[in-house]
Parts: sequence; C-alpha cells; structure tokens
Amino acid sequence: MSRSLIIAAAIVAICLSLAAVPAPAAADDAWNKETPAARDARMQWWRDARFGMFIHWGLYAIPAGQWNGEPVGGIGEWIMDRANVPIAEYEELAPRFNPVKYDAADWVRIAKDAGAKYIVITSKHHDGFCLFDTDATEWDVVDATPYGKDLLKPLSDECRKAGLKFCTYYSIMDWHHPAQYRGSEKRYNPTKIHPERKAEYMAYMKQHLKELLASCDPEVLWFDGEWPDWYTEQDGRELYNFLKELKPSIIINNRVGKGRKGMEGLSKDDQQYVGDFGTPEQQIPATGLPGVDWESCMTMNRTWGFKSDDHDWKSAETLVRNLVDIASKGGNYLLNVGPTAEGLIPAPSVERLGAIGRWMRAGGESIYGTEASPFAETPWGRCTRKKLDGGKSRLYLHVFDWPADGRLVVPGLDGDVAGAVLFVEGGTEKLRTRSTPEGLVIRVPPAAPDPVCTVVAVDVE
Ligand code: H79
Repeated sequence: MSRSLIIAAAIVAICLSLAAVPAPAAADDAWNKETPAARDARMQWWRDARFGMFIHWGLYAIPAGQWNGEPVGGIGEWIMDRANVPIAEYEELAPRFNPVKYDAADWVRIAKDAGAKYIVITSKHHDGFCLFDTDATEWDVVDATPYGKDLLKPLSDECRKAGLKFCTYYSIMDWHHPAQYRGSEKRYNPTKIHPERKAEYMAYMKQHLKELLASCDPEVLWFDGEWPDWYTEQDGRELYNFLKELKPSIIINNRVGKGRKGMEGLSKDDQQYVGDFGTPEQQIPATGLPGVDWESCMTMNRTWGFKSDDHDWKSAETLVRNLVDIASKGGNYLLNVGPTAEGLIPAPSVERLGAIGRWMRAGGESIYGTEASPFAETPWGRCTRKKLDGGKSRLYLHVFDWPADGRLVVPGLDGDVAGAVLFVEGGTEKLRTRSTPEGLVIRVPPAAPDPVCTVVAVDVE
C-alpha cells in the first residue's frame, strides 16, 4: 500500500470507529449484567437532556494553531502531532499556562443560559496533560503550571450548584506517557505501546479515573483515542467494569471500547460491545441510530481546541436547526467550545450560545424529554413528540420553511386532533385544523413568528 493509501485507510478506520454504536447487551458478561429497566432508569436524565456543552481545553490553547510562527493545519488540540513537536519541547508550554481569567461559575452560567443540561470537559486529551490534580504524574495543571490549581473541581462544584450534570472526557491514547511511543517518525497518532508497560498504563488510567470520581464525581465518562491497535475491546470492558463498580449510575460512551473491530471471529453474543451511547463526530446520522442512545458531538467552527485564526463560525440558525434535527432523530447534541489559554470562552461562541438559549427559552419544551419523530418525512422541517397523560401525544412541529399559503400540511397525520397551538413570543396562540386527504392542514399566519424555527404543537389521541 502506498503511503497516501495507508493514511486514507487510517482515516476511514478512525471515522468508522467514531460512528460505532453500542448494541443491546448480551446476558453473560460482567459489564452488562444490568436489566433493561435499570438501564432505562440510569439513562433517563441523559435522554431527557438532549443538549450539552463540550469543552476542549488544554495547553494547546497557548499556541492556538501556530508553531514557531507558522500556521499548523488541522484541529488545534492535535498540534503536537500535526507540527511533530518533541515531547520536551511541548513540555515548555506548561510554565506558560496561567489561565487567570478562568471563572468556572461564568462558564456554567454560559452553558445554562444556552439551555445545556450538562457539561463535558477534557480532563486529559491526547497530549496527556491533566487538567485535574493527580498523584499519578507531574504532567498536570497543579504540578507543572504557575496556575497551580485543579481546573475541574471548581467546574464540577459550580455545575452541581446550578443543576447541571458535570461530565468529563478522557483520552486513552497518550502522546506523553512513556509506556506509549510515536506511531511513525512524523506522527504520534496512533501511538504504539511498549508491551511490557501496558499493565502499568492501564493502572495509570484507572488511578486517574478513580481520582476524577473522588474529586469531581462525573455523571458521564466520555472516552476518546481508543483506536490504537494496542488497546482492545477487552481493555474497554475492564475500564467499564471498573467505573461501574465505583459509581453504578455512571454513563460511559462507546469509545471506551473498540466497536466490532477485531471481534469478527467471536460468537454473536460475544460480539456485543461495551458502552452506553454512540458518538457520531461532526455529523448527524441521516435517520438517527434507531434502537440505541446516541449523541452527535460537533464544533461551532472547525476546531475543538482554541485556534486564533479559525473564524469559520456556523450561524446561530444552523446551530439551532442542528439541535432540532438531532432531537427529531432521538439523539443528543454536544456542542463544543474551545476556551483561550487565559480561560475565556471566545466571544463568537458565547454569542451563538446566547442565541440558542433565547430560542430554547420558548422552544425548550419541544426538545427536552422528547422522542424521535414518528414521521418519515416532514417537508417543512422536523418533528419531535412527547407522551402525555391519558394516552395522548403531543407532536412538536419545527417549521424551517414557512408555508407561503398559510397552510401547514402534516402528511400522514389523521385521527383525532385535540388541538394545535403556535409558539409566539411570550406564549401560544390557538390554531384551526382540518383533516384532508393530504393529511392534517393547520391554518397558520402568513409570516413565521421565528424565521429560524417556529414551533407548532399538536395534541393527538
Ligand atoms: O477531541 C476531539 C478530537 O481531537 C478527537 N475527537 C474529538 C471529540 C478526534 N480524534 N480524531 N479525530 C477527532 C478525527 C481524526 C482525524 C484524523 Fe487527523 C485524521 C487523525 C489523523 C487524520 C485531524 C487531521 C487530525 C490529524 C489530521
């Protein structure tokens, strides 16, 4: 295989692994002894939440996409790999990391005002640098930086005060730990491991996870960097079990394991793989992922970690519609911010989160605690639904393309309609409906109350 083919194959393999989803549990494994009812109870808050804020923060915010005065392509948090930076040189960032403007309460307020119900923050990205206090290494914010304080503990405290769930990201691949080494001359990714040091590294990860649970008590452990060949599905089950024993209510993403890779030779039951939800990255699956829990993680510009020259921001309209689109397919939206090395969430991100929050203050009812659309197609936009008491359902129609003729047609909806209302500023207005051979026709005013996304709620038997 040529070099470029190998790289292309590696990218495809990574993308496949990022989209992999957990299958229903097999009965005979320690990692999935849970009954379906217990699992539903454990997942309930997460399923209802629908919207979370992702935070990628670390030393890479200092170079912010440039190394030795040269712009470095790709995502900002990968700069160590992309610019081929030796470990000793990368370590020189730590004495320069002093985020004196960091205000955990402010970040939580920004997330809460946006309508997010949970925060997922990097505890350790691929560069191995820990944002929390750990005894396992000196490669952490407390020991290696002038700031000298744990960054995650205050955020977890503020989350709890504000009623948000605190969750944390953890990379398995580690470009700094001596058990691992560069995959090639020019790249850290994917790392290789010194086989005789793998047990030591597994213990290292477990110590981190134990420390994080003790200090921050996270509700979700969001793994990443699981694709190096030295890490196996069995290792994933080991970490999953370890965490579930320490905290039975914890929720763990599918990247704790490997997906179906390498399990082809096993029996069907043994092929069930570990993790509680699928993690499509930078994409929204066309028809959702039926039968499994999932969360799309996405950036607002092109990078996760802060890059000073990335101004390619998605519009607030796109972000609101992505949230609606994902909810209509039964998933969660994990929307990223990349704070600066000083500790500030960039203003364009704050503005966009504010716009989402303004939409969510009225529209949140149509997102939180809802289920996927019952319709295959809704030509004007999207739909979510909620079960009401007495066997009724409420359908939330999310109209992106407002009908010019004042007739909003819902194909495939017949049967008893108990009423329809339009969401307008400060409340709702009653709408008239009529059953026709085309479907339900709802009379709406000529102009959309909200051109980004107007909600019409219909109660059906
Ligand atoms: O943490 C964020 C990313 O750093 C991480 N996952 C999200 C949540 C991530 N890891 N890999 N990827 C995302 C996608 C992989 C992209 C790659 Fe590449 C393509 C790796 C090698 C080729 C991007 C481009 C990184 C280097 C070049």
